Amino acid sequence: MQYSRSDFPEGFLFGTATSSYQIEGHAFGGAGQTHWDTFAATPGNVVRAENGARACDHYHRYREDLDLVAAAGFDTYRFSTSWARVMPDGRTPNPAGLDFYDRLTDAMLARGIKPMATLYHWELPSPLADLGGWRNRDIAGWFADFTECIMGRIGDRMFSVAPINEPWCVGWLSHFMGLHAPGLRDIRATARAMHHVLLAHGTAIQAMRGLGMSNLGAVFNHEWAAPWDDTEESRAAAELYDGYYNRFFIGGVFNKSYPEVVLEGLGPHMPDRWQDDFDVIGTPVDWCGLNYYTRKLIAPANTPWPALQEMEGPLPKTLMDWEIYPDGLYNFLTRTRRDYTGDLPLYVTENGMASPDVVTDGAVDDQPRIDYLNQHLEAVRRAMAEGVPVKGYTVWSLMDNYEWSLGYEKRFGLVHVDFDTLERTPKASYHAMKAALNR
Ligand code: IFM
Repeated sequence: MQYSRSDFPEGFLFGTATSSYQIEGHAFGGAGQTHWDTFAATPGNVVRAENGARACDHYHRYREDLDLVAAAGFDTYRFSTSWARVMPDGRTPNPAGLDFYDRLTDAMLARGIKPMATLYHWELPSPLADLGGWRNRDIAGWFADFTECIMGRIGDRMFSVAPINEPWCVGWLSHFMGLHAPGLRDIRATARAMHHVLLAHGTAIQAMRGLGMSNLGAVFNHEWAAPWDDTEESRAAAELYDGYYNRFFIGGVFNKSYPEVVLEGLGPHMPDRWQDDFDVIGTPVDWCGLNYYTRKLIAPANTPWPALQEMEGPLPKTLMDWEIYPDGLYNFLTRTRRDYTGDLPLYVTENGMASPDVVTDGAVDDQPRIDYLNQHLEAVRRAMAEGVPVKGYTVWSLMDNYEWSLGYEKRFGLVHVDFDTLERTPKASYHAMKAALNR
């Protein structure tokens, strides 16, 4: 690595991340059925109809996985708690699920790793999906109950907690584009899900404050939106994309408002009296997390609202076909402080790339991932040099895992996983990070 720990201030936290459904193995430990199980079982939704039933079998192998986190010298491990493992029907606690996260927490602490929890990383219990899932306003209360249940058990040992991972994915990707569970393509469902996911964020923060917890945050995914060409139409299209992808969610939480350009389309479909919810949505948090991977070039399109299209960009791409654009991370860090968070601590809560990694003679040469991490750490350093209070950087992901509708072939890990034998093989990027963190 070009950078090492000593290039960052004392106390800067390096971490790596995973999520429950993507690694645990949902067939184990009495977890309930989720909307991802049924989405994946429906032909055409997921590559080879793969699901998270076994995944990386982290449920049984978490000790060796945490050994890898610790051996690399990471300070934090960002993991998520599965609602359906903790409450298989969405409402009733499952002692085995609570015990698992209790063991996992203690195993992190025993290794000197700070637990950074996410409450919800997308596996909604099917019985709640049957009731309308994120379209149903009651989900804000159900989610607060789940929050109290899991954090009542492990909240005393968390370094930090954020309620929802990537609200754009929960709202737009899953209800407008139909690419994630529940696979809807419906503007009314989208407007409601986008609002209710923020409302649930707020009720969860309040529930955790009620438990006396601190260091609570919000995590948003960001894609830099640039106009495809130098026309007013492309500029307007990019501004709208930026509005519903980025500004809607972070603006709701930190500025208690939604962008006007987005309301032009979603406004008629919003739930009644949505404006009254901002005091809950904007419940103060202690930090803001940014997940960042890429940018999009946006052009107008001759379709109903939002009447825009993503264009093919010229930059080198990852296996996801995502352009590598580190400036976008710098842009978001500086803009987030300027427009939303001021002096609040910022964390890069996800950053990384997928590549077609193979094990050869027991090793994995993934130099492009090392380059990607270097370029993005450079962007973090540039923002910090301008006074942006970035307090940590988290690599997605610790290990190859279930990349949702793209199945198991998009490998994001620092550690290679053979999905037949489940053998873990640290890649060159893992060894490079280890050297950088121990320097
Ligand atoms: O794998 C996902 C993760 O679940 C959420 N953030 C983006 C990652 C890569 O697509």
